[in-house]
Amino acid sequence: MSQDTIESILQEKRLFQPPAEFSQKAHIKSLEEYQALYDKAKADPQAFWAELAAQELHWFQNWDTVLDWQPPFAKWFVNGKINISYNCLDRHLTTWRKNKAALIWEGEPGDSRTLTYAQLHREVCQMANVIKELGVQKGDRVGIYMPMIPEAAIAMLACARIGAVHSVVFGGFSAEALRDRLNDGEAKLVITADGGFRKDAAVGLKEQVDKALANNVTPSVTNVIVVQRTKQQVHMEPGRDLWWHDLQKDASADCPAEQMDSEDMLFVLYTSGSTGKPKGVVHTTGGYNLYTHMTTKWIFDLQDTDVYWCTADVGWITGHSYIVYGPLSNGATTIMYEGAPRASNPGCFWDVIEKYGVTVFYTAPTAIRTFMKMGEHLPNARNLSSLRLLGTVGEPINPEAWMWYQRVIGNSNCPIVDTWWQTETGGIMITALPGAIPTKPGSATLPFPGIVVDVVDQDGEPVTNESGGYLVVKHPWPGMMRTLYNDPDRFRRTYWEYLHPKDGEFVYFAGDGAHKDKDGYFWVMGRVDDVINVAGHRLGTMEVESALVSHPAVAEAAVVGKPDEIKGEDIVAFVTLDNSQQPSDELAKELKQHVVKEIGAIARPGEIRFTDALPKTRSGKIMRRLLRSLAAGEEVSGDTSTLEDRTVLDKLRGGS
Ligand code: 6R9
Repeated sequence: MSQDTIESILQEKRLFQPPAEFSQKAHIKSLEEYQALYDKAKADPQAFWAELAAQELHWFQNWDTVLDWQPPFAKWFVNGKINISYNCLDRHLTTWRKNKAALIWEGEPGDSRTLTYAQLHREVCQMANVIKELGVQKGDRVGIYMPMIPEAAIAMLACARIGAVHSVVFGGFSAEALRDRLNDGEAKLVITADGGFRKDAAVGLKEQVDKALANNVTPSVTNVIVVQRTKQQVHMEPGRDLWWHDLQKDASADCPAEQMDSEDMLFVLYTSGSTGKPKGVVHTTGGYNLYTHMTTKWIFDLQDTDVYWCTADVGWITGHSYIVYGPLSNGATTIMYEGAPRASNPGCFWDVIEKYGVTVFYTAPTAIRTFMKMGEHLPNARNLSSLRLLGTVGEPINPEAWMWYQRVIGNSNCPIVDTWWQTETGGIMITALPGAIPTKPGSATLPFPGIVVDVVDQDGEPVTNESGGYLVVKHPWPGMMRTLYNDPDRFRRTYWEYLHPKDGEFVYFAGDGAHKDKDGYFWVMGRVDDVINVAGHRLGTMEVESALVSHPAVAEAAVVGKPDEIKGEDIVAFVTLDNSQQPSDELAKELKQHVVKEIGAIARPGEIRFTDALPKTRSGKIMRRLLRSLAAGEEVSGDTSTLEDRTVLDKLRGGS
């Protein structure tokens, strides 16, 4: 985040009360009601969650213990039997919701589909039978690499139904990134599509899968199911690749949901860390179901008349929790949109809101900044009066963007929920409850009931000044990640041993800095580790550096984030070349392309700076802090005494 934004956030004094009319009808109607819930949860967290679990979800068998906490490993609702696909589908079929729209899908070219709960249930059951017949068993991993089409959600729910563990890989990732994730999870099956429509082009996915599986480098994968979406030409490997529609034709729609243990793994989702390979974040069934259910219900204030739209991709945690599981568990109508604002239709989001009468809209600050730049005339030309609640997620929102969102999109009468959370937390942790908590532009406000968060220093001591400290979570919660796939040691090291509280208490820290104001409101300031947040997507500097170094011309690379008006941060790569190489614009272009090939277009560096050497400490650590200042065009300040060779810095300043 840029210095300007931090300054403006620190000076932000505006306070917005929830509209009275909104509060009257809301699930949580007042600050007092929120406070009472919060206090109740704090006094006896286990009783609080157990009461909600019993009230809000269907269990085949009750748990014996609410929480088994052996830090940092938690088990929730121990020995409870549950199925999240049952909670998202079957239980609505015995109510009037049977014929309610569960999923409304809008394709980029303008095609669309609505699936009622009964229809979605039928398709999920068919696919569950299909993957079972292909030999996928309870506990097996299934890779899902899809465009934003209903089959992506159907595939996830089908896995959950039979107890297979899904691992969704964002469709924008490259073949290499897909291959690494399939191998780490030893996926047995991959579900994909021929391609998807993105910015008026058919983007091939199956061809990436073919590359990822070529030369038998992913030995665990025995089959690939392919949805026909774009009808582009694809290769079908005999004996391995099968068409979704062929399989579906003959599949029975009778598939009772498997009774899963509350702690059985539901999915693995890979996310970036500051070092090394991506981390396979593990979520389990019962706690995740409850946590996404409750956060969706109270934060988006879902009522049966709502049409809810979250613009995320299902390849990210936001898509998992707030397009698929949370809304469907609540029996809501959830929209899925394949497209993105593009030259031929920059106002497409507003078209979707008008067409379906969207009432609750959840998007990212980077999208809001893009809309601001495109101009008010686009939303103003559509009827957005159905909207009653707005949300944001992914990165800190600048107060200017918040105000614009409220005025232009919300017509100054929609509350905004700025929701802070992470892949690892499973669901939203800090947020306003829209009928209850007054908002301040740029602040995610207060913790969700049952969540204990604080801002502390390295020793775990609370920090109250404006410069802030580390944002930590102090007690286990049902939606928390359980471990890293096949790597419990890394889980412990990364999240629970980063800080060193004197009393030996276990606190969870996943990389964000924040400060807490006198009203107890949290202001998230951005990452404190080497993770870059580009357009709301987390990328480890290490991943991008490894991609660069894998190019034969590169000797060494250091990657930092640079403030960017639209994307939040952009990637700047400092690169030293192999002796035989000369810097050139062509080479810079080639290196950018190389990163795209290795990771995907989201990781493309905005700028490559060639240099003779990188600034390092005497112990050989690259001083990224200096590079960050240089990339931002700022004066390099702070301590440079640990630099091994000062001339390196002078040369970099001179712009070699
Ligand atoms: C849900 C999601 C997590 C990181 C997180 C933080 C940033 C997300 C935010 C926010 C400030 C918010 N972040 N929401 N920062 N205010 N409302 O985005 O998950 O992809 O794992 O990213 O995103 O830095 O640590 P994930």
